[in-house]
Amino acid sequence: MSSRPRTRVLDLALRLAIGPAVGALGLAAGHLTAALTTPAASPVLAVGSTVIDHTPTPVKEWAIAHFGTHDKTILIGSVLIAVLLLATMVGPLARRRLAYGAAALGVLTLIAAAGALHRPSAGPAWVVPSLVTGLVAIAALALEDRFARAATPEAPGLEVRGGSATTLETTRRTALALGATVAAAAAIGETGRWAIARRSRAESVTLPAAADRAAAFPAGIDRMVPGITPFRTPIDRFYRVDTRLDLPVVDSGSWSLRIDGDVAHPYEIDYGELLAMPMIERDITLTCVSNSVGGPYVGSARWLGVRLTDVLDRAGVGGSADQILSTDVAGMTISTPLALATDGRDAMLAVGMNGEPLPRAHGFPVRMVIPGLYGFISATKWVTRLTLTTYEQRQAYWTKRGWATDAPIKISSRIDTPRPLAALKAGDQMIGGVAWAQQNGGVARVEVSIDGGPWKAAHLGPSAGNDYWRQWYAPWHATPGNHQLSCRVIDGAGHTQTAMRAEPFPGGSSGVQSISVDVS
Ligand SMILES: Nc1nc2c(c(=O)[nH]1)N[C@H]1C(S)=C(S)[C@@H](COP(=O)(O)O)O[C@H]1N2
Ligand SMILES: [Mo]
Repeated sequence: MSSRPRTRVLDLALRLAIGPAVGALGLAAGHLTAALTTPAASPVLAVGSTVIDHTPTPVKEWAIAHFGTHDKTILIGSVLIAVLLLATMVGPLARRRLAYGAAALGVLTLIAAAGALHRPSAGPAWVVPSLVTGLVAIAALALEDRFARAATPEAPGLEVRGGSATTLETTRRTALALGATVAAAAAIGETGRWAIARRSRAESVTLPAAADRAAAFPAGIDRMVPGITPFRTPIDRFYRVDTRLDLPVVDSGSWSLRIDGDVAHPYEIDYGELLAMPMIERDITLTCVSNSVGGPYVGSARWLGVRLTDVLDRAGVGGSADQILSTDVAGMTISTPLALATDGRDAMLAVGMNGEPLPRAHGFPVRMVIPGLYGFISATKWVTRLTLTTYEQRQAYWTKRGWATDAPIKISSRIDTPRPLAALKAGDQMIGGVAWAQQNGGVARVEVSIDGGPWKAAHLGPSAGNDYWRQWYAPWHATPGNHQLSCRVIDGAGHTQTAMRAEPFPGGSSGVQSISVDVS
């Protein structure tokens, strides 16, 4: 009879699927529990964050370079797949003895719980979502087991061979139970996602006007050069780089900032008090140290906030500190060279971005913004504490991972249009992009070279100050064939963007972008 081996294969497949199915149901339940309590304590996020923290810097660099902003989705996906693969052993174990399967689920649960408890800001309650995950998965496994075994040998379709108790009815019931489990996991998982999205909706706050306003914002050349980066980056297009898998939901009413360490008068300030301080408004370009030449991790916005020095002066900074160690709501740390933050540049504690309260993804309610320094040493989002200390005493997250402590943004420029490998028509074309040279007198000049020929000046768009990028464009008469286009910036102090290539690690990339296009 040929149906026998087929039944066996089907039975094995179902057995292997049981673990992943009850595991997914447990994870969904744990995720929903976390959504209602502490999202970051979700077993998936906790294990994912632990993986991020332990990933060697070069691997992280590679992931950011290859997956871009999708790196997080890919990480979470990989963690899920790994866990579900491990869970395939649960079904076969449970068939031998239910307790074996339950024990395997217990071990997976313990790993998630340990991951959650080791997060920097974890409290004992962080273990709850992992426990819920484990309990729900084990309960589902037990239920499934009972349901499948309830198929008695008297049931129709009986097929006993050599003492095997596998019956068509068992297989049918296992399949039914699996389907129900997967459906429940999907429903609960969706509810968890919905609950998290609901929690992370923006909070409506009214910001005061700045006493010290930015100059009128000039119109960019966005319309004149199709495909060029907008002069001001819309919030929904602003790059996001941080170590968080979830979106920290910080309530402005419970937020406060503590200033301590080497200061005469440590103090704490709440959101209302901060908003009551004199506000400045500035146009500043933010860049990530992980950006490669020509890359996407750079954005420009109008920021509203309080001068960092106003907040520090109130505490009275002592003589021994050389760094500001800032801590975010989850205990993540960033260190900023004190001398650079207080040298007169417009370092600020920002509350507003492009005329709106900071979005949660960009640090609501308060973040740091310091022109001229890469984000990883200056732009702490969800900041809750500024500690004046020394690099010798305390090392921040990226300092421990070997990144530079002194990291001014290297001057750089990018071609936005045409796109690399574009197919163009011969004739008049426009090359355009953005360039930045903060704290160095701004962008003085951008030059373009075609096929390695002489550098020729491009036209510059308007200036919104030295801390802000500038758009540029160069008309080009394209002839048929393959062409290499390059650009470089020259700052107000006469420095030319170097052609010397450097990788992002440890202090930022350098080199000249060169793209290839086909003209016909
Ligand atoms: N709390 C916190 N702040 C952070 C980070 C982070 O991981 N956690 N990443 C920093 C880095 S590396 C950069 S480049 C900027 C990016 O800011 P954005 O996401 O608003 O563009 O935020 C900085 N602030
Ligand atoms: Mo960054």
